[in-house]
Amino acid sequence: MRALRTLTGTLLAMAVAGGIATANAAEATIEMLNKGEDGRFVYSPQLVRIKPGETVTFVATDKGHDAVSIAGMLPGGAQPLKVPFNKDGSFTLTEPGVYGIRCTPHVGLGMVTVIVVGEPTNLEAAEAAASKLPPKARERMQALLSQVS
Ligand SMILES: [Cu+2]
Repeated sequence: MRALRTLTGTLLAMAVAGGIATANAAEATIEMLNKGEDGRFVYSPQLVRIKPGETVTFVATDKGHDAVSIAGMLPGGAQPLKVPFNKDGSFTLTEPGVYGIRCTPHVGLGMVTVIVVGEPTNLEAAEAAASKLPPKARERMQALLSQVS
């Protein structure tokens, strides 16, 4: 009985700690991968939500990738993101909206990701811009944007 009570206490403590960690998450990470759960040449995750003022970090887990803002998929007033090949890059994003990102050599294979900062203020413009991407990237981006609202 005592062991059960201790376990319950531990689980409760973990749940509380987990809740606090989630609520205060000021950092999101996007890995650049040759192979992930969603296939070859992917960002993981492909959709990240943060609050204005929080930070997203791209991690060059695998080599040969970069991360660049997609034209037309950037909130007004926001600076385009750019992570050079084989480097990590951190961005503190303050402008609310949808940020579309592509990998230069692999956009044709559908290597794109979306960061949503607070409210998706520019969702319509982002959807219009997505329609101009190469077919595989367009399909994936439209699926990602359909999850944003
Ligand atoms: Cu790539």
